[in-house]
Amino acid sequence: MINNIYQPQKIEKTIQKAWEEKAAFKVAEDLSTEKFYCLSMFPYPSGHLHMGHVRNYTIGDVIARYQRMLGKNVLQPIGWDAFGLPAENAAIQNQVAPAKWTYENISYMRSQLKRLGLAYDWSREVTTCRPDYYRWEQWLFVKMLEKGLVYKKSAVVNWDPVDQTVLANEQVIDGRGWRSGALIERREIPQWFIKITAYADELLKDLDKLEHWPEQVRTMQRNWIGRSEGVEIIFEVENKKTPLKVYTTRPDTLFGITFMAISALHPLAKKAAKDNSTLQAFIEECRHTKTAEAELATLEKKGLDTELKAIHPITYELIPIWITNYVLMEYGSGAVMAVPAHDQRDYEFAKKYSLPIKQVIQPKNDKPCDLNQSAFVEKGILINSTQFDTLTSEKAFDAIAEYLTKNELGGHTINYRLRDWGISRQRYWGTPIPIIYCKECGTVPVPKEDLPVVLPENVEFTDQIPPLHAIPEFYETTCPKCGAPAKRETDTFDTFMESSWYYARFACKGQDQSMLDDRVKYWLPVDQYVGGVEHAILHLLYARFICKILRDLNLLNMDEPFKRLLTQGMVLKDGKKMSKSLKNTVDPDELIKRYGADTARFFIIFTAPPEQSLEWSDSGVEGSYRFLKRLWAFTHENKDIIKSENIINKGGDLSTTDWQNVTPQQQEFRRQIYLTLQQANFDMERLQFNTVASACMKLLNLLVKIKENMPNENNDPDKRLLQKGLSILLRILNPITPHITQYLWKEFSFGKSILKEEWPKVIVGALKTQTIELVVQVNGKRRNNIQVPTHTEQDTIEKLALADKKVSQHIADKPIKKIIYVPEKLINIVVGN
Ligand code: ANZ
Ligand code: ZN
Repeated sequence: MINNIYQPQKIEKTIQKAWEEKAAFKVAEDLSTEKFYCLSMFPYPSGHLHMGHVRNYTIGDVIARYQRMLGKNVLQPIGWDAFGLPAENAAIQNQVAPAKWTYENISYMRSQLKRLGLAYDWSREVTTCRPDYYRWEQWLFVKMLEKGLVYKKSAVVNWDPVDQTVLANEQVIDGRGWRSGALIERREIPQWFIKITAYADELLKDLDKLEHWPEQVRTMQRNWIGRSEGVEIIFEVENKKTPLKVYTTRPDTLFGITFMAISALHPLAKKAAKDNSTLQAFIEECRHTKTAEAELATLEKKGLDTELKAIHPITYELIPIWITNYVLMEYGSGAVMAVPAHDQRDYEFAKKYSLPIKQVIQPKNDKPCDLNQSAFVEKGILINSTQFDTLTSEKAFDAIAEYLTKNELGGHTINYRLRDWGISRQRYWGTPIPIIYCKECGTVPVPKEDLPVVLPENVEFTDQIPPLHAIPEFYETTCPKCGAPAKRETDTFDTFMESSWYYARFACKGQDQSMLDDRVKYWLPVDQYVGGVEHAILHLLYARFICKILRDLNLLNMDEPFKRLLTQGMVLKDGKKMSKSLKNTVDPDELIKRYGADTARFFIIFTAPPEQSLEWSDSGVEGSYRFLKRLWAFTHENKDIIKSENIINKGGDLSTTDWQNVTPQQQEFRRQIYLTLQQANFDMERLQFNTVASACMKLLNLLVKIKENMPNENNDPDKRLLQKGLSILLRILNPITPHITQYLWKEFSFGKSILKEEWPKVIVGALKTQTIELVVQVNGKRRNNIQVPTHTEQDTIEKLALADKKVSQHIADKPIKKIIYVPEKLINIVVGN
């Protein structure tokens, strides 16, 4: 009797143990079988899985298990993105070394993943904070250095004075550190950079190849790379040797310049401020207020006249040069030819400082243009522009560019918003940058045979994690070239370094002689990548970039690492993102403990399409649980029917001709089963798993109906229908709820293991409608609907109607007075008393 009650906790543990013992999802290269590489973004070991993880990994698992059932050789690995700042903060809070904290978290979270029943090849697990992983990252860095793809330069960084670290632009929110909330300072320190800009064009162009990526992500990447076509113009500066270069996308406005705007960090600003304390103070002020690019438009414009004059390259007019706060040193050349009549930022600045506004572009089709209100920024017809008058902006662009080129005053250029990738972090818990500084030999990369440079894990600390420059055992070394005492680089890599190549490392399990090996040719690219949209820009861009680097080093033979990308939606509760800070999280452990992993998985999949947000609902969880309980109860209640001669997967189904001889109702049931399967197949392929889950519910309802209609337990077509329907249901449900389906599959004699089964196929012949549905009334009251073959004779229909159980119940032994038949609609049996 105990068997009739669904006890997920019992069966799930046993099944998971069996998977583990058999290494059920361990795979090897097999050239005779099509491969499928399914990857979910690996987690940061923060301590506990959150619902976002559960959703991410369940979606990935459904895809992996489905592809496996299609007969593919499926690789689904998992690992740990184990370096990063939170470990340091937690370490300080809990007085435990970051390494220990991280390894403990990994071991706990691993057990959580196992409890979810994810089909991972655990033998391939990678942990990025282990030397066997990061040594190859160090090796790659040295390779890139040799290839001239790495350089060191002083760079202005966002300095968080509380966290004592450099922040990325997107970690600065309203001028404050995203974690600490401290006011961010700007500092200049020497740092390592990787030349991602050398690949900007390719990174942009190849986006076109990624047809299975969400358009939104491709757009975000495009905007991030920010290709801009324009002209560089060289302006002589009065009484100065060095000319002033500007970058403009509007050379057609060349005659509308009324001042030059330079960044406070521009070398010319420094020169101008040499004996001018007001300018010095202003430059200092600008240095401390970091302006993000997005803020330039809304920023309150400020500036000071340097008294220096630029010379117009065609009219030789003198143009005042201003230091401003709205020109970025990092873009173009850090200087702008300001055209207030046609650029809104210049316009606002000119208004504020009473600088002239000179119109040189006239609207094309009488478009309104009131320069007393705002700049006219559209393209138009040139005026006040000497020999270029009457040209359109487009024509003038080329004519002026050509003029400048001819006279060596500038020419076409392309600019990217994308900056080189600054990879130095002044943190302890990261991959040490493999560089040694020698007084004699300068900057020396660590020889490959001396790698890895191991990060000391047993650090002692009180209230601050000591940065590596406080650990002499780490930084004291000898020069690999001359043998003299030397010092190691004490910065560590940006943790995006680790996640930019892990997908390739998974293919090369156990390889300790090289970063990657030939196995990548079999497994890569990743066929399906699944992760959060928060990684749409940086992680994906860096991973794409490193893929191209590895390709150029002949370590990979592809241009793009991720063929198909699914960005899963957020998990919400009461309309808000589920998050620790909002204290609205649901603990996956509790959920699994109470309902089992299958219910958790079913709820996650059923409630929303993968790309949309998922609103948490306790009643939704209950509903999912109820469905699995019903499935359990139904199968157990009908154990004898299902088990008896269950040879359904060994060709034990009725033959095609036999199926033509069954009743219309049976044919219709069969049609419904295959229709549902067909829809599920379609939805699986387009990754709409929620409707696959509902198809499973529909199938169960259908099976219940079939059972209700069975005249007796051994009625052959009905029994076969039930067995067949259930075998389809269990298989299409298997990727979503692998435990219960595996259990029932074996328990009811469908086969030894559902893991060996193929995805069910649609029998096209079964889909044809061969029946019509008729309403059967007794004395005008509907008593049932029956299925009859099209073109059935009236007297056959009457017999069928009278033979129906529910109908005959209402007739009993009353006399039949007459039968009214409305073709293809209804049949009414009129009976006496
Ligand atoms: C003159 C001009 C006239 C401009 C006009 C625009 C309109 P994108 O499209 O993003 O490449 N610019 C150039 N360097 C800059 C910097 N370092 N900081 C801030 N602004 C800068 O934008 C290029 C335009 O942005 C350039 O074209 C320049 O202003 C400005 F009617 O030059 B333009
Ligand atoms: Zn040396």
